[in-house]
Amino acid sequence: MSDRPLVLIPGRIHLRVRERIADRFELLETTDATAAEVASEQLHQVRGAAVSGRFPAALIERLPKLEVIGSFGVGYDGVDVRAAAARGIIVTNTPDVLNDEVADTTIALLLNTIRRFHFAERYLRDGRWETEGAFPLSPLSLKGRKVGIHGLGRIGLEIAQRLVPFKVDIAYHTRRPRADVGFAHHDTLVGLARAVDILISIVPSTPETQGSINAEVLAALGPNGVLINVGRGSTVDEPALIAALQNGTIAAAGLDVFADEPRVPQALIDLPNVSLIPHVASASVPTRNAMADLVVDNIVSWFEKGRPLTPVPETPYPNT
Ligand code: NAP
Ligand code: 8YV
Repeated sequence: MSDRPLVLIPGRIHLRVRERIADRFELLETTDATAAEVASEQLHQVRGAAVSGRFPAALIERLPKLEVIGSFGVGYDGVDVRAAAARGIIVTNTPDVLNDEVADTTIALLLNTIRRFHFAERYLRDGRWETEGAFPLSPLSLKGRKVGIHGLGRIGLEIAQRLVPFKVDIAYHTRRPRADVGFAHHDTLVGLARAVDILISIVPSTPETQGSINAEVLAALGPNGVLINVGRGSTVDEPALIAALQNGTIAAAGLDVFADEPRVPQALIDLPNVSLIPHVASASVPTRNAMADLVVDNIVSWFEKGRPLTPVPETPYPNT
């Protein structure tokens, strides 16, 4: 038997992760996070794992020798970190390497939502420019707006810095104000929504953020308001958002993330005042390659040097 550690990949993952894991370790692949098709004896040999998506407590329980889980993405809400921490298993994520891509996408989604370029392009492609004349003026503009950022972490700060040259006012809401920025901090999300007319959400999925962009926050954003969500779908009360877009409580929304991906409510798709993209904020070849490398580099570093590169705060290393 090989003395190379056995690493599990439950379900689909970026090809580069799979190739690099197979080069360096023994690889065990399962169709999904239940690993139902694999005998317990084999799962008992697993020492590492790389995952994109779900890694539930039930799977952790079936892996008594598991030491490290490399999660693809900076958000790791699919991994049961409490179950991992209780067993002393390190969980790693892929922070920073995607900041620029996600921030660039956010600016593109914001402009698209406000100026309706997706509909304008379809108008051209359908030949309507020639037959019907100029595309209708966009009712909304970025000019003179106030932008509120919900979450001013690694990515939120990159978004804020990109917005400065657009000459908009910038404010933010986090639980703790940052000492290193000059943007106005609001103690509450509803207070921020009241003060701005664009709200950009880039917070993790946690019990606290779940449904926090609700009917009250949308009403506070107001009839000229624009919501952009690039964080997690769970942050938004989706039925409340649909109602707000239908009845003019807010003006428009741009969404990269949804409550029940990849299912997107038909009511959202039918709306004329939304721009919808399928969770692609980090989805360029260079950025996804960098994320894949960081997943594998964490696992390699754990088995070669005994320490991870980017452990999540719930499973810190060293564990003091
Ligand atoms: P980060 O550096 O940890 O920043 C998170 C920010 O959210 C911090 O400013 C934090 O400030 C704030 N926050 C956390 N909980 C909050 C709460 N209950 N209320 C208000 N603010 C809260 O994370 P990041 O690297 O910027 O990534 C953020 C998230 O974006 C990820 O977790 C992921 O879910 C999402 N994401 C999505 C995509 C995509 O493809 N669409 C790509 C990358 C990331 P405080 O702790 O002071 O509250
Ligand atoms: C990825 C993301 O699309 O990093 C994150 O948190 O949401 C995205 O970059 C996702 O993690 C991979 O499926």
